[in-house]
Amino acid sequence: TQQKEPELPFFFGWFLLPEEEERIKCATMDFLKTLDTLEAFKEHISEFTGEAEKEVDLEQYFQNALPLHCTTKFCDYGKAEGAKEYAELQVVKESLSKSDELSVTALIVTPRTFGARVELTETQMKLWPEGADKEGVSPALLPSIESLPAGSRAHVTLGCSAGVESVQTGLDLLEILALQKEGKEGTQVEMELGTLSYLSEGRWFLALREPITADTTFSSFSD
Ligand code: 2AM
Repeated sequence: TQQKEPELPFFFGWFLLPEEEERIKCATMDFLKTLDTLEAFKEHISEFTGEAEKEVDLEQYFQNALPLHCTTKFCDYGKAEGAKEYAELQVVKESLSKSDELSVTALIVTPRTFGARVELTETQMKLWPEGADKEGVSPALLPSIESLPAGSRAHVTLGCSAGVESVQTGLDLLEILALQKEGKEGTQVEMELGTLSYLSEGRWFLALREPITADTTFSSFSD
């Protein structure tokens, strides 16, 4: 008789505690509310709306269904490459249901996604799968991604525009980091939370003056 394999989850990640989720949602929504009133943002509004002059309410523009989290490994119930190997790692098994603090150092806004950049500690990097930064990255973007430090893709998806999948947030973040590295930053605006930069094609990056920390639990998630 065959032994039944334990089932693999949809994905693994750090999940914000409910009260932390509320706090982060409020702080980031406040940022969105301010962003869409800025003259610098309005100048590039057509990159969001397809038309100049049209207004956009960013709070309505982005939607999110899943609990706030930072994905470490997307397993797709075992269909994703390396899912089983990841689930069997000693460090993964030992970390399950343990608390951990994440540090958010920047926010990104693009016509597709709204996200928080997470800077992983050395210990947290042990849960970050090798090669995760490059997964599903378009060949055109690969060369510029390869020079970024491992873990650069780590983030919390705060919202996606209609019809966009959350996997896009990490790709948008990588693209922004690559453009920054090439020195392609445009307009900069000082805001209460930090320095906002524009990176062409509706891409905005807010480098936080003070990191926002959030308490999380490392866990698996299945729908
Ligand atoms: P996210 O981490 O950017 O939010 C379920 O879809 C979760 O797994 C989401 O959190 C999603 O994106 C993440 N996810 C989906 N597909 C993925 C992929 N191919 N690679 C990495 N993460 C993925």
